[in-house]
Amino acid sequence: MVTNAGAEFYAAKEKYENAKTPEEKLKYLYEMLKTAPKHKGSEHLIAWINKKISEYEKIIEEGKYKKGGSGIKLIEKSGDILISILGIENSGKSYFLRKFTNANVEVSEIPFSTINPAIGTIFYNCVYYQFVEIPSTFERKFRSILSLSDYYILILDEKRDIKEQLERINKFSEGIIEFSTIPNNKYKIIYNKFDDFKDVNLQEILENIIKDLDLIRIKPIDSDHCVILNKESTIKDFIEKINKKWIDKFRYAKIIRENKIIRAGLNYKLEDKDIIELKLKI
Ligand SMILES: Nc1nc2c(ncn2[C@@H]2O[C@H](COP(=O)(O)OP(=O)(O)OP(=O)(O)O)[C@@H](O)[C@H]2O)c(=O)[nH]1
Ligand SMILES: [Mg+2]
Repeated sequence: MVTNAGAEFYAAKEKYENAKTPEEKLKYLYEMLKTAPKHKGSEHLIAWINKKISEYEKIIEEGKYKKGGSGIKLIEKSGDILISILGIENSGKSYFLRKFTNANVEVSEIPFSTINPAIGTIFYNCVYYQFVEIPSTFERKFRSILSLSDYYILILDEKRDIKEQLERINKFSEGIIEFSTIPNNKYKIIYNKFDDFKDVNLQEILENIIKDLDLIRIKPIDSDHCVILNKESTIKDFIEKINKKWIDKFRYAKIIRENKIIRAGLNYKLEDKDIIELKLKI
């Protein structure tokens, strides 16, 4: 640390170190910048403060749009699994959404016609899949939707340069996810042949998303809507997700698996498509 910094600088530095939120950190970084000694020997210190300032500005900007954040939310995550649809202008993102979901988005030959994120949902095998078309304007603020997403579908125009399309998408998604033509369990590439996606089997894609993300669907006996858990989850994890208070009341659970009924305890491992009935103390 620079030896001839004043007391004000050290006070700001202490506040910065104790700050809990990115906003507070940023406030005291600016104070440090204001009070830091300005001479040749402090160049590294100033550069470090400026680097931290841009890091925290980025965190704040991205956090603003996240669920629970203080700023405007671009989308409300309402499904179980959020899937971003990415692609350059006129690649067929809106066409895909209209064909496979309930989205009421405009399909148009005019480039950049979707200017706000468009949403469509599908309920399939007890899971709500929420799709969102990321506008091909690729404004920085839309990156927060990428951060919130569980999975990505890339629609590439088969007739245009694939490498260039990937480069443009990757420039936008940098630091969150990187796409390539090599198969990956976080995204799926669909090559649009402008034939109404006739080769696309959406049900298969949705099933693969569950597998790729290592998830399991647990169906409560009295509901059509599954609880989504990570693979290897136990009955305890299931209860914690739906109502923590029930852990103390738990007696046992009845699991229906492939037509068999299993009586199970809290640490019992669940499997995809299990049906569960909890028996609680009154
Ligand atoms: N017949 C046919 N036309 C398609 C298909 N996919 C896209 N198109 C046409 O291609 C044009 C662009 O499609 P959009 O779905 O609006 O493209 P987009 O990716 O949403 O484009 P922007 O919102 O502008 O970024 C429209 O005229 C569509 O009708 C397809 O599978 N079959
Ligand atoms: Mg569109």
